[in-house]
Amino acid sequence: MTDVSTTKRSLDPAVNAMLDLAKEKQIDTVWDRYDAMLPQCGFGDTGLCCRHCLQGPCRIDPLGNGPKTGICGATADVMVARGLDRAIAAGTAAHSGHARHLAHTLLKMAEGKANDYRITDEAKLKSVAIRMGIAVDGRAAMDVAADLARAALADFHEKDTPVMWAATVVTKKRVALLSRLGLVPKGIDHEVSEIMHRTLYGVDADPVNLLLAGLRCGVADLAGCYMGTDLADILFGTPKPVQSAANLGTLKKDWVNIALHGHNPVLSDLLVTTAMKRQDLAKTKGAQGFNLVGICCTGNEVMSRHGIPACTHSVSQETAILTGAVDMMVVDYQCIMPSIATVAQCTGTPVLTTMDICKISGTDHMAFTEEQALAHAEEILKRAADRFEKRKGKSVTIPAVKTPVMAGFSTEAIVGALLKVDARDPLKPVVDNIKAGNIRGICLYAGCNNVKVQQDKNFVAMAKKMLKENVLILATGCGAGALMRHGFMDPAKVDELCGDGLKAVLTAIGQANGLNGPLPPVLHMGSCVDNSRAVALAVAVADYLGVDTDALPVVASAAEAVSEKAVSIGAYAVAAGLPTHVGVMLPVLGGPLVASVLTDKVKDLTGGYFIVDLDPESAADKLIAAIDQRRKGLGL
Ligand code: NFS
Ligand code: SF4
Repeated sequence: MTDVSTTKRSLDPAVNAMLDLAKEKQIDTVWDRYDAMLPQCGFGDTGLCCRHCLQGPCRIDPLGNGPKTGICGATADVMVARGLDRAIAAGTAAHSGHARHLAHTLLKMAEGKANDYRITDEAKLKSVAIRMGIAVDGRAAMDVAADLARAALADFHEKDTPVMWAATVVTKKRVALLSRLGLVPKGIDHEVSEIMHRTLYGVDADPVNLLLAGLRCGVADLAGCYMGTDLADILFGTPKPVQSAANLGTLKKDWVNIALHGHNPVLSDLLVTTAMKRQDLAKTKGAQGFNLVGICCTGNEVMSRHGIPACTHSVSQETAILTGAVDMMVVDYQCIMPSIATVAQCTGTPVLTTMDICKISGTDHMAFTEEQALAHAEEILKRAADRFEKRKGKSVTIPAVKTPVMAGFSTEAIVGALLKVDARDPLKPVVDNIKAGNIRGICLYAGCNNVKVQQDKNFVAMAKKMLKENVLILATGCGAGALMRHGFMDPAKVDELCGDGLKAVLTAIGQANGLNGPLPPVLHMGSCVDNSRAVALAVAVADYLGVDTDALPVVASAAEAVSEKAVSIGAYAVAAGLPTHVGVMLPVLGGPLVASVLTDKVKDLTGGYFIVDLDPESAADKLIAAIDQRRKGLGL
């Protein structure tokens, strides 16, 4: 007999309950569409399919007697390297597009054209400006903000100086290394565009040259992510520890439920602050008030800054709509499955797209502008309240599943908490505990949920194992979403989940901060662009120890990756020198040289490398082994 637990689609009981309902109502979800897609094409799976020119598609047969090159002569390694590069470029374009959007918002605000925005964190504005070499003394904050926004926009183009958001955010040793290797990006857009050029029909046919360009674009992706975090913090505040909750049980029957889905806080943050002030709009329609909940990284942004609960993440986004309780799903861009339109038609849920680059047929669109931001936010709230009036009294299906979450661990918040332990030398407690072995190492969990993996299975299994081994865990994106739904961000779970050394550290920091208990087992650092926060923390620890980031017992894992953004993040983690696990197959296995460079030979260049392992238990073992190896290198 098959074990039921392995046949369930998700480890999350709330998701499984909604899938039962979907089946009953004959509504297709991502899992049904996945089943219909099987078996998936082996050529594509291994990266051996090319459509980069009109002579294609070309497929290379890795095993049998079929073609060994494309029609143009491209080899298997060239084909997979080109494909990987394009994925990195797409991810970079997305993260930096998000950052550029914020740069424009900041500039419009500084020029008095977007008056619904303000500088929420002036200290961060100053510190980022100083890092960028912009004068701050005696200057009005708005002038500094304008200069900073212009510096950000300048980083997109090829110019005399390298990309500042890359060159100023890693260790000096890393800058020197990346320069020697030719991996310092000249401009963020420049790198994306160059990848499109070199992967064109009949251009770069040297797999190693292609991979180096991919790594450089990965460094440009770090710049985009870092910029996204910096500018969002300046505009909306740098996260501090905050109480929140996760899962579908955060939806409330008698409230106007608005689900905020996508990535950029530029609209969602304003919706949150406006909803707090305009509860009257909901109450006049007979609701208790507005209940805003997040999905995916928009959810992480508003959770980190305002404690807004996250109703679900990534692959289970359709389940939010299936509850019938969402009065409006407001989306911006990225990771929004077009299928939400279809599911929403079945349940009668309004979906509102808001960004001109992300319209979805079958949904309503409101062209959001920063100039009219508040007016747009109020209009959205009104429309959602109107829809609640129609839903009121009808039955909804909200699974009673909800976990407590402590979120908001920006680098600044972590350092702030450590200052309470050692006011003069905040990093000392962390470094001392790493040396003593109470913290064996640090692992960053990032990335998505993938339909090919039982939802959350890899994250949960790996985090459980590594916490017991006293690995301090940071999490972002939908990896954070997965872990929060299973209690990993609940301080009450420290006893159950953590090894003794880690437990002692989390408790000491919690006590010093007056929490009456420990920090949560896993620290929520924010959205996917906020992987930059983990980089900032690693760089601070490396600088403190006088080493480079590839010497640290720090590893990363995208255990259930989906998006090309996860691929570009993986590229910069490797460029920064980290052992980087991916828990799903990367479409490069068809190129033996490329696979061996990525998983091994690149070590000799950057110190980082990919570990591709679909089994969470052995993947965790490999990451722990990598941590121990680095400890040894440090003489620990
Ligand atoms: Ni990251 Fe965040 Fe989630 Fe994956 Fe998508 S929301 S930017 S890409 S699915 S983690
Ligand atoms: Fe085929 Fe080469 Fe064209 Fe790719 S670029 S489709 S391998 S001919």
